[in-house]
Amino acid sequence: MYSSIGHRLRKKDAELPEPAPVIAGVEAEYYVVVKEVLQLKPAVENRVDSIVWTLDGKRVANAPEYAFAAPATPGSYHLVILAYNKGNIAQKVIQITTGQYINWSATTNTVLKINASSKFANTTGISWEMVSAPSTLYRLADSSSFALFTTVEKGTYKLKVYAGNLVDTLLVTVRQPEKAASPYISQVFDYLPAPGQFVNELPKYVAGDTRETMIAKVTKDLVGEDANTITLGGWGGYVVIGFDHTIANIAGRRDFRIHGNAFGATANPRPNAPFGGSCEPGIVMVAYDKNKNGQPDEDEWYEIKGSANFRRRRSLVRGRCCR
Ligand SMILES: [Ca+2]
Ligand SMILES: [Ca+2]
Repeated sequence: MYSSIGHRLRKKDAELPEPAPVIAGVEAEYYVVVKEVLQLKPAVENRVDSIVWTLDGKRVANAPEYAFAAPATPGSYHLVILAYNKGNIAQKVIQITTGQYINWSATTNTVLKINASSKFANTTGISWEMVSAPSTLYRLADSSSFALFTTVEKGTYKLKVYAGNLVDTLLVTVRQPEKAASPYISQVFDYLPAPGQFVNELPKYVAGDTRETMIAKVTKDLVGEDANTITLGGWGGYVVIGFDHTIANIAGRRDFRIHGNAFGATANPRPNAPFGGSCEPGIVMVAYDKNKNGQPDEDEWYEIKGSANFRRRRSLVRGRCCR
C-alpha cells in the first residue's frame, strides 16, 4: 500500500515543471598565480542533468568540477558554468586573472612596509587585501601606494594589491625571530611623577638621587615578569615604557594589559557614602617607532580611548575631572 502511494507521488512530481538549477559556492572573480591550479566545485541546488564549462567561449569540461590550470604567462580569462536540467539552463560567469607572486619576508611582531610594485607608479586608488592567512592575529593597514603589515604568528601570508586592471599577489613569509619576544616591559624611557601621596616612596627617593637614578629605580621595578608598583602621583605624572617588539593592534582584540591600583572598598569615614574605593584612572598613549630609531618620538604617539572619552562632563582629557 505504501509503495503504491509513493509511486503515484513520484509520477505526479515528474509532470510538474522542474525548478531551475542554482549555481552557488563559487566567487565571481579569482586571482590565480601563474602555474597554479584553481579547483572549482560549485554547489548546485536543484536537480541537474549536466554541467558544462566554457573558457573564453571554448567548451573545456562537462563535469561537476573543473580545474583551471594557470599558464606560465599572466592573463585574464572568462569562465562560464552552465547547469542544465529539463527546460532550464543556469549560468554563472567567473572572471579569472593570473599573475606572478612577489615575495617578501618578515619576522613576527615587527612592522613590514610593503610598497606596491613599479607597475602601480602614478596609480591612485590602490587597494590591499589579505587573500589567505595562517592566523587571524595580523594587522594590514594600507595607504594606497604602500601597506604596513604585522603579525603575531609565523607562516605564509598571501596578499593582493590591485587597482583597475592591475594586480599583484604577494607572499609574505613570516619567521619567528631567534630571540623570543618578552610579554613584559623591557625598557623605561622616562619617569616624572606629579605631586602625590606616594611620590618619593614608590620608588624610594634618597638624598642625592637624580632624574636618571630614579628612572633606573623604576626600570628595576617595572622590567620583566617580577614587577612592582610605582606611583605616578597626581594629574600629569607619567612613565614611558617600552617593549622588545612591536605590539600588533589586532581589530577587536585587547593587545596588552596594564595592572593598576584600582580597588573597591566599603569602609568610608563619611556617613552614607556611596560605594567607592580607589579608581586612580590614567591615560594610556601608545607610540609606534615609525622612524625605527628605538625612541618614542613626538610624532609617533596615539592616545587610546578610555572611559573619559565617553563621558564629557567627567572628561580627564579636557582637564575638567576630578575627584
Ligand atoms: Ca586591538
Ligand atoms: Ca622613533
